[in-house]
Amino acid sequence: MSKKRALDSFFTPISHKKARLSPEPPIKPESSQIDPSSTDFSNHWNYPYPVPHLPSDTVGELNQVPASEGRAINDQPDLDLLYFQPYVPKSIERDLFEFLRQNLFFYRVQYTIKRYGTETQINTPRYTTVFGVDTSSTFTATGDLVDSQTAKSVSPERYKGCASQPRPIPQCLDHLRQLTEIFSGATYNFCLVNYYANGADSISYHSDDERFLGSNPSIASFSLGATRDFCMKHKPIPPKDGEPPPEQNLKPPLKLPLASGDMVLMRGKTQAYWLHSIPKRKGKGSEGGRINITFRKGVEKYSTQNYYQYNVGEGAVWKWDKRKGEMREWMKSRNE
Ligand SMILES: O=C(O)CCC(=O)C(=O)O
Repeated sequence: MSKKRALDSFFTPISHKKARLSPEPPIKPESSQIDPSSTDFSNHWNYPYPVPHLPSDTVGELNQVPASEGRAINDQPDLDLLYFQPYVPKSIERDLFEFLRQNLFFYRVQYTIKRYGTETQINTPRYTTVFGVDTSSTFTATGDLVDSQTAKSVSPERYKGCASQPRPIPQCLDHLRQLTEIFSGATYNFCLVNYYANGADSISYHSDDERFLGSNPSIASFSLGATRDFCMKHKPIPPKDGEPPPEQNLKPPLKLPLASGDMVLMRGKTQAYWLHSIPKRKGKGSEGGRINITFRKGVEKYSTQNYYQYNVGEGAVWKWDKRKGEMREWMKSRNE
């Protein structure tokens, strides 16, 4: 059986009733309040509001991934990428972008760090959100957390101090996660989503090299919406004890013009040795919004603490306002 046929039969499209938001999102963390068998939307006590399931025709099209062959980029030291242009079929990338922008909830996170001994406020220059939990815990079908080893309820102590308690990946993202797992051979338990409203939003050079992701993590990174440059450069090579400073890799940064539907699979030593960024963009092509979705695997509880701190934070919930064509602070009372 071909890969596409296999995927098709694995994912039978969900019968689609018209998705709608329930009048009141659940507020009490009691699993009995939640209907996990709903075919309309994903819900959890820790979602501000329910998230509609993907329309069944979008699911059907999505099952055709990858839409093109991946191109290996591994001709530089320690770099191991697989670049799909595109991964998501062209027939649905715009609808998928609009659907996720309309239905997910986002945050504009602020936090403080000590810089040169002074408390400095950092305003994250993009909208963020996160779903999932590290390998020490597992969600039950009703969205409760149990210990992955003992299957006993997880004590709230485990994620004490998190800006938000963990919440499961909604169906509209989990479907893509499952497809990506089958394709890449890796497993993922977190989904991070960034929304760059325009060219002023960005992410600075960093690597996802935290210990809580394990060694040589596989990270699948999807782009939807406006094209933005993905820049990569090798980390400076540190001197070895007693040896002269090593020659640095002075090649210009690698620049991948990520278009809607593209996917970059970063793997091997990439995170250990390379930095990546989405720089700000001015002028032509700077107006449109862009969604980035990454799937990754957290192997320690610190991944949960870190991701919910820096991608949810303590501030307001933001939701796309279709009429105004911009993100707007979401208010439970408005329920739109
Ligand atoms: O938006 C992107 O393509 C990159 C996102 C990223 O680097 C991250 O979330 O760590």
